Amino acid sequence: MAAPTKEMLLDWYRQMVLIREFEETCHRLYEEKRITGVYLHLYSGHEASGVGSMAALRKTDHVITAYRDHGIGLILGMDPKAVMAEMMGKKTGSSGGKGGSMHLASAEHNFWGGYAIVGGHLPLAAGIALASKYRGEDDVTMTYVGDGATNNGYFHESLNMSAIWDLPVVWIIENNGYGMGTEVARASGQVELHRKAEAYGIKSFGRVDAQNALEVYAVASKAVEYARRKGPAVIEHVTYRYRGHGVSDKQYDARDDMSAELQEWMATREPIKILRDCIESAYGDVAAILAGHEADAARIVAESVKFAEASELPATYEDLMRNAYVASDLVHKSEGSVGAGID
Ligand SMILES: Cc1ncc(C[n+]2csc(CCOP(=O)(O)OP(=O)(O)O)c2C)c(N)n1
Ligand SMILES: [Mg+2]
Repeated sequence: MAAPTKEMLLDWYRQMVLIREFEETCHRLYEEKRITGVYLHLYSGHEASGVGSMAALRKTDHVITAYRDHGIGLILGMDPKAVMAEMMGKKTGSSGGKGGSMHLASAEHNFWGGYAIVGGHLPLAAGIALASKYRGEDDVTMTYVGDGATNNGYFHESLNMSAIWDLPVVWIIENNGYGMGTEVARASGQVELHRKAEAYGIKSFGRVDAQNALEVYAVASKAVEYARRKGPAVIEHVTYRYRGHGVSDKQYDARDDMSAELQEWMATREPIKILRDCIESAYGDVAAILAGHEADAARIVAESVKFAEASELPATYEDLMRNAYVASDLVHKSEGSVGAGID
């Protein structure tokens, strides 16, 4: 693995401050009822997990995740305007406003979602990796999975299939300590989650401090190369969510004793600060460049909000039906006029 260059580190910083600004803006917009809905799961605190690991991928590789998906989409280069419009359910959103926060996706970026059913994306990940292998392409499917989801049947079936078929998939377990409000030890008999790989004969690359993007990158690079040449790999990322499970979670109310734990993580293991310190100690005074990235993030996110708020809702019958079905002879024959004009 080549050590990350100065340019790479600065770009990681750019990505991480963009995610943080985007997520904290979403949080504020939700409080102001400018983003609505029952769910909004933020990636604040997880930034180094996604940024460091995806830096190990090539453009042709595939990515899939669960509902904590905004940061993942932004890292892949989705337009923040289209992502913000999707948050607000607008027609200009990345899924036409019909997916919302949990269902970002972009075929152009090989980003296959954004899924709300816990673990539901894991068989899909195995399927994407199987397709790559079947076609003789050496692309890897990077799959993010929560600690809670590792107790779900999908996880075990998918890991097993990836093992028997030597699929090129990296299973990244994002262990943020909780599945909703349940601590890992209350939900999982094995608390070293990466060791679940052993049950299926899969290579584990161990447990990584995922608040440190450099450590994440170093391990992900090895795991991606392994998956590309040999078969499935598992990594456990130890991280923390700053905004609770989602917007309806009052976990971090100031009166709640959880807030001490949160304060501790923010004070000692803040991923953006850790990266900043690494860059500064390696390259000296880069304050102006970093401040430039912070200002850009604020501008880009503010523009995305303006764009999203000015966009229309998908309010017509055509909007409703668009992409509801694939336009195929089958749909037209079986559904008669229902399928007509659908793209
Ligand atoms: C099959 C299924 N069961 C339960 C839920 C409700 N649910 C939504 S998120 C969640 C917790 C998942 O936690 P984890 O996998 O650790 O991901 P995190 O939210 O921490 O990123 C649960 C139980 C669901 N969406 N799908
Ligand atoms: Mg979790």
